[in-house]
Amino acid sequence: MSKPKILVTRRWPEAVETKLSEAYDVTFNEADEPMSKDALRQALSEYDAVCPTVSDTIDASVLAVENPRTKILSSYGVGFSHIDTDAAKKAGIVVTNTPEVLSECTADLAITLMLSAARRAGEGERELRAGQWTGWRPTHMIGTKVSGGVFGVLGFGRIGQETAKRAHHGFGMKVIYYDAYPVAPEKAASTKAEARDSIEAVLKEADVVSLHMPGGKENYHLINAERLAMMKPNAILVNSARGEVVDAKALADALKNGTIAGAGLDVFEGEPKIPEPLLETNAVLLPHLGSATQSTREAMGWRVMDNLEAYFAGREPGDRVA
Ligand code: 8YV
Repeated sequence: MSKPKILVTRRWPEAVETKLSEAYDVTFNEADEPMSKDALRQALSEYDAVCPTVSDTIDASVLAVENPRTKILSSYGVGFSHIDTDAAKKAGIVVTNTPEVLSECTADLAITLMLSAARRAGEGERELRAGQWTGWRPTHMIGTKVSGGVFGVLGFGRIGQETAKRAHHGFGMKVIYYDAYPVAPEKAASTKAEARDSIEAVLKEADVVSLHMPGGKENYHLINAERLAMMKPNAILVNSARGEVVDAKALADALKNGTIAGAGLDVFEGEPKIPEPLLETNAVLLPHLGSATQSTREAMGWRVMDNLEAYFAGREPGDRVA
């Protein structure tokens, strides 16, 4: 029997590419840049499986292909708002993701953003490299103390919980959270995290607000001018979830007007293009590095392979999301 034909839309860690190539007839997108919608549409007619990433938009127009050859989209990443899962279901295509394996590293990065924004690490480094540092003085580049403060989590899933653990156990922060879905009490136990009954309640009380909800239509511009105005003037906003959750223009205004003190962002609406107004602020901006460690990127690849293996063996893939 011939091996299933698989398209991988971006280059992966070598060890995973090697194993995948042993098991399947694999094509890697050598261009290693986002595939156009036309190319993705075409791929659905040519391959048994496609392994996309966050940089491939697989919307209803891509999935409108008649009788697609592709039966599974095994996405490399936990967030899957780049795939229209309803349209995939209609087309009879299974969708899987790679949860759990990237929670720790993404949480580490959320904490990096919190500290960098609160302690003005980006601004400080820019000043130093520009040769503009004039020496130590008591009033120089004063930041905000986060230790012992209130850490607000919006979206208390796996990554939100991991980030809360770091804030609580590492920095003695009190954790409060809001999640649109019920959270089992044991998930909050180790951080003594207290639920709040609305997003607004978290925004009003927290010194740091860390976003961990999915992207897509349901959370589009959830953090807007009105909600930013509810935050404390010394507050820090951290986004390691999805760019579209935050109205970037409203955030830039809030930072410029002193509505909030700082922001650390790893994700952007329309990335890799960065919303222009953000570049004029003190926000710490990183190029979507949440899961970017060798071991995590490999673990994500193994997880994609587990899902493909299950699918082609006629079993239910462990990480099916549609
Ligand atoms: C991934 C992420 O690296 O998994 C996610 O949802 O945001 C990232 O950390 C990226 O999405 C790869 O597809």
